[in-house]
Amino acid sequence: MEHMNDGWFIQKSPLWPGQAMSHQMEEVLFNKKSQFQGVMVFKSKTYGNVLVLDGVIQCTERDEFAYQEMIANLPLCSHPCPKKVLIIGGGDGGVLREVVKNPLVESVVLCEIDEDVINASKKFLPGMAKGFFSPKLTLHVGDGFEFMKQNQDAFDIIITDSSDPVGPAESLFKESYYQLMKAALRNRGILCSQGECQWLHLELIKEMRTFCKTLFPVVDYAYTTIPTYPSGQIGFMLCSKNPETNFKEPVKALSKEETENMNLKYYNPEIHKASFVLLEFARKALSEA
Ligand code: SPD
Repeated sequence: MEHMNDGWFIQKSPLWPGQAMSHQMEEVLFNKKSQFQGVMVFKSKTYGNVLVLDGVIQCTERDEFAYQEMIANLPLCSHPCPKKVLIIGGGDGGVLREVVKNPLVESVVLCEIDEDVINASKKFLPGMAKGFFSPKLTLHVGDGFEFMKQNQDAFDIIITDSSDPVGPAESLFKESYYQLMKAALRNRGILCSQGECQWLHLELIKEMRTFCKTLFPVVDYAYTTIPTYPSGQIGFMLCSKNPETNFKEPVKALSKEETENMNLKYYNPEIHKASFVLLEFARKALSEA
């Protein structure tokens, strides 16, 4: 309850020292200490239902699409044939919902460690959880590291939809995890991972980009804007095993009609290209990495 005060949810963390963001709450719908983390869903006054893990907002019904559409479509539209997709994390189902929309995707494995997150989302975030009902899905409740060790050279795309690098997700920001993803990807495979925020975590992003460049011939960083994440932004680390990949130019540019039919509200081919144009201080720092 340390994050709640007088009807407000307050998002504080050592990952964004000296700042906090608050949302007015109407009702706590779910609150449980799972085997891995604190899982809470509250109904907010202006952002719909909100999923919180260990005191940090993961998604709100009002702005979740800004993150889920981008982390899914940046890699999918950069690969000529994204048939087999693995999602690590993503227990709310929002990224899955976006991935299964792509007609080139034939099968998706979602590997989430915390079944309580999946169940809470099915009950309180049905607009996100609808991906769980896709016939393309194989759901695996378990550890992503173990799953990838057993499934090498198997996927065209791996998306890591993780929480922040404290607690259960800390290891997902390390070189050993990227080595495992490299081995689980097919020959010309692409990965896209939650890559934190230019305003807050530039040192971490630099460090990640440096080790990624030792593993993959093509590495890039893009970002999205999203009001309920700290500082209003979050980024994505993209790596390709194919030296010919140019992340900045989608190989598959969705038409206006496809964008409409897929009910996209944030992603389009122009946003795809623009998302790689970094703020000058970040561009400079990352070009030195
Ligand atoms: N600072 C919070 C970052 C959360 C990123 N993951 C969100 C999960 C949405 N599917």
